[in-house]
Amino acid sequence: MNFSNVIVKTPGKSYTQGLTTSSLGTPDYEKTLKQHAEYVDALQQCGVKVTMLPLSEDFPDATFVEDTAVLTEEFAVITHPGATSRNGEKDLMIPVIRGFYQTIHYIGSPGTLDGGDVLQAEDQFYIGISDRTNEAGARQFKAIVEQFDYQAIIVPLKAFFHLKTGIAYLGDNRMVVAGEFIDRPDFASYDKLIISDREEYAANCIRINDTVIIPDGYPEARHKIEAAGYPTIALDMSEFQKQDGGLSCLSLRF
Ligand code: CIR
Repeated sequence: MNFSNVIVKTPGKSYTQGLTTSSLGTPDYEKTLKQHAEYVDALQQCGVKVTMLPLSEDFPDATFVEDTAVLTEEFAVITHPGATSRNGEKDLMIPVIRGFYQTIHYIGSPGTLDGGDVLQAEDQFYIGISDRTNEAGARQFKAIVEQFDYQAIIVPLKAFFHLKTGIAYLGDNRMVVAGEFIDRPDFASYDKLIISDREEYAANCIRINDTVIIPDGYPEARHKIEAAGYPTIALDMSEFQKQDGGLSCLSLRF
């Protein structure tokens, strides 16, 4: 889980009008900016170079950059985000990714795929089928990564919004899992850190080099991750949780 770069994007004022299924209320814009800045600080503390993209008011959800691309050591995949209001975000990301990658593949219609539905664990990918990622998009993604000797398993979701809403890979054959993923045979071969329903939001955490960044306010999850040997940084994510977003959604890591 070694990364040297991340891409993030400042939330615009329109962020407060973005998509959500939660009933946690409307985000406070100033607080959103503060939490975003703290996120960037935490990434820098973990030793990565941060590329900060300017805000795009036309795309309220564009700060959730993870959904627009999947980045690996060898190649990039530009996604085809499944929400109509978000699909154009990928077009803004293409020139940015071209600055880092020579080999770029694209998901196309009728396929849809959000990066939040893609989890990489070493040379294995898991692709969630969700309200945002359809079978055609998942198959296209699988065919792309298989050309590079990766394997990919398609995982239809039952309840989670995105695949990575409920699962994170920490390296060392270890997964953080919640809800429907706890007993899922696809993940049976991993050492699992099981997150209770009450702390489910903490399953969306990210390991950056030696550190695991987790949302603040989930003491059991934090304890489990630290007991497994990872130092943690806990961040207040309240304004992102209001828009169905988590820690992984806010960056592309490579
Ligand atoms: C959306 O509905 O698309 C955004 N409000 C939240 C996206 C969260 N992204 C992610 O889980 N990768």
